[in-house]
Amino acid sequence: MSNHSLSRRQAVKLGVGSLAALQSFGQASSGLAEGAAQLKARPFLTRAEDFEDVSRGNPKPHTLTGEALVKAGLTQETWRLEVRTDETTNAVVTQKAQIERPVTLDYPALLQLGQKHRVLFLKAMQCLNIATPLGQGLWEGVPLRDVLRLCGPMSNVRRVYFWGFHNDDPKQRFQSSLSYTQVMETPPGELPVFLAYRLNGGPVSLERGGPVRMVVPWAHGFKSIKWLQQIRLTNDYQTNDTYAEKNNDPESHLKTAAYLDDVVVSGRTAQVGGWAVNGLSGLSHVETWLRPAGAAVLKDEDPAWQTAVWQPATLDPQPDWASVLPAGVSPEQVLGFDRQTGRPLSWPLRYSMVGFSTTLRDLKPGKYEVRARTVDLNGFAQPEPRDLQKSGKNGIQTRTFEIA
Ligand SMILES: Nc1nc2c(c(=O)[nH]1)N[C@H]1C(S)=C(S)[C@@H](COP(=O)(O)O)O[C@H]1N2
Ligand SMILES: [Mo]
Repeated sequence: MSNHSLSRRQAVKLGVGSLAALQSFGQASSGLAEGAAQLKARPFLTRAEDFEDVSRGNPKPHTLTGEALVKAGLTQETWRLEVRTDETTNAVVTQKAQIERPVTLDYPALLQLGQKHRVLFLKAMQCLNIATPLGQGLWEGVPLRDVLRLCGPMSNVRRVYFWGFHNDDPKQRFQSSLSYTQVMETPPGELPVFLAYRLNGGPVSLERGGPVRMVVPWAHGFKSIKWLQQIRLTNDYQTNDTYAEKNNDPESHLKTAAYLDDVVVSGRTAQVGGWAVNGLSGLSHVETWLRPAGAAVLKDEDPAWQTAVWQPATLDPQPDWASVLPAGVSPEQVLGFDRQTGRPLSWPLRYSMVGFSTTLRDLKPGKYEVRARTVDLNGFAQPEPRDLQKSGKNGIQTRTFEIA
């Protein structure tokens, strides 16, 4: 695992208000002091250089160049995907998976499948173990089920295992898995797993896992395998996820949670903002709690939590999709948008993140703590149940600031 604690530089890069928030501040700024500092602009789609990277490997596959890259099959010309049956037998596999034919796909063949089956999806990428989203992108690719259909009729397949290039060293393999049902059947309103070959209108960069990366819309980052090259169909019902070995929940979904930026103070006004991830349980709204700074961080069992006064924050409005989406992509083509009207089926979008902000005015001089939390569509405030760290970092975040 690379770096799980974000540097201050990274935090600052991630920790700025969104463009949409700025626009909404523009409208609501009449109450703000003239020249008040504002939250910095942050685009809805994360710029390539602002995405955070979580990659294993020594050397990391995306640092390979030249001949090594060609040998690794990580150029568009040399990339191949192999779909096979899993040949391992163990106590639970008494009847091996069978398919009519193994399949090897190259990059042009995947793009050709895309002409018929392509899907586009706006996703917040987040690591289960990092309390800041890594970035948000428009991913384009082919549903995994359409690739598996090329294998013809299959039997005794209960799970799909997959992994990418890892320096030809099996010990470095980073792998993940899904159930057959999750891959082949998508309930209404749910989202297919897909093999992504484009990100934000361009090819998937090597650092983001290109030429081809798995994208599992509902999951934390560890299911979205980078440098994808191998798929195995198995009759083993158990997960093989590398992440499960590290005491993480291999079936975790993205958590609904608020992630705070640094507070921007100007005179007696404090602007609080950040990103809220719209996870499995949906996102109703974000709330903040302001209190005088104590000597120490509040413990979970501190009685102060019982008397907390949470005030609603503002979610960014929908951006202007024509200016957010890459050239040639219109909203009605994107999953989660109405095919006729091009309007989102929900706002915020499922499994994406949305900026939030609130302005605290007329504060007396002193030191303060501010906290932010989401309330999901069940009406449950984050984290409820308490801070499930091994299924996603969603503890309530705190920032401190001072009014002079
Ligand atoms: N092949 C491969 N895929 C991988 C990883 C990896 O180390 N190797 N890391 C995973 C983890 S833990 C996360 S959180 C995401 C991070 O995606 P990003 O680096 O594009 O932000 O990639 C996932 N896919
Ligand atoms: Mo991760």
